[in-house]
Amino acid sequence: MDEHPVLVERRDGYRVITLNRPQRLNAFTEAMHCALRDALAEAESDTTCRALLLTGAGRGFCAGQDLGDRLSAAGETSVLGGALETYYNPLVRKLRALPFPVVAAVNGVAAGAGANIALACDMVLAARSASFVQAFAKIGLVPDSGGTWFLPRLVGPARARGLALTAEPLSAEKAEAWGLIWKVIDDAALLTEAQKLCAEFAAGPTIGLALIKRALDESWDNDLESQLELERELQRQASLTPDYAEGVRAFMAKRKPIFSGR
Ligand code: T3D
Repeated sequence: MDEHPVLVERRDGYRVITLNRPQRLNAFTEAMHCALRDALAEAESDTTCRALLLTGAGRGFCAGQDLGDRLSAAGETSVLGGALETYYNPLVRKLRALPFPVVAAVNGVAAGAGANIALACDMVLAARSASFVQAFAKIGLVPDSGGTWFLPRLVGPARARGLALTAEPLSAEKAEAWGLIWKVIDDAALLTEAQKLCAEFAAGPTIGLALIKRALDESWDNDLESQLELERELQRQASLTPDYAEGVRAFMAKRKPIFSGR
């Protein structure tokens, strides 16, 4: 039993959540799922938390499900489905729905559900030495945690199929070139850059940023007409926020805006 499978650090306006089972490349156990679920719920209920950084301890980001938990002493595996319903699917839904930006700092290999949890975050920064592996096909499983949804949308159908069917590792540099992630950063600078981005978000117009997340997410299911209507409604909501008024006032006064997050 790991003592602290997830570490939480409170910073000025944002939190850093670190997956912390480095000896297993931060593979998910039930205990780690529960700790992560609690950490995300606490961040969401903290009104001073306006961004989140998710990263991994040690040389990996996350190797997906801990396969040690999937083999009985007799060498048998059991039927899956329950774990997705109880842990992985709620985690992906929560990461997408948090009312502030979530940044993944992929410090090393991200494999299986670990890769797709990173893709569920709003922005992915990856260390130059990191890689992304849709490891599922190597063990007879199907990409989960939203992988079959994110991959074709991010890299197109041909590359999504190649990644999912071959389980070949994709380097961070190629992931950036293919549009799978936002940016590759030199290893030594990864955390500093990710923290800088989170600090910028933490000083940003939080409600407006949450509405941007929503508009982009809903666009996948909308035709242009429905999306224009959604934009009209979300813009109406954004225009009611004090931060919008502050943004316009600051622009006209040629000064930096001071956003309150409201
Ligand atoms: O079951 C359900 O609930 C359904 C949900 C499924 C979601 C999934 O994520 S299924 C996919 C599970 N993940 C994988 O199949 C990935 C397995 N790992 C690997 O393929 C490789 O470890 C990596 C490509 C990620 C990294 O390779 P490498 O060579 O850099 O490291 P390594 O030597 O393989 O791993 C280091 C240690 O971590 C090693 O332990 P040891 O030998 O030092 O004691 C290795 O066994 C352990 N480790 C890595 N991944 C896992 C793991 N242990 C348990 N589960 C893992 N997923």
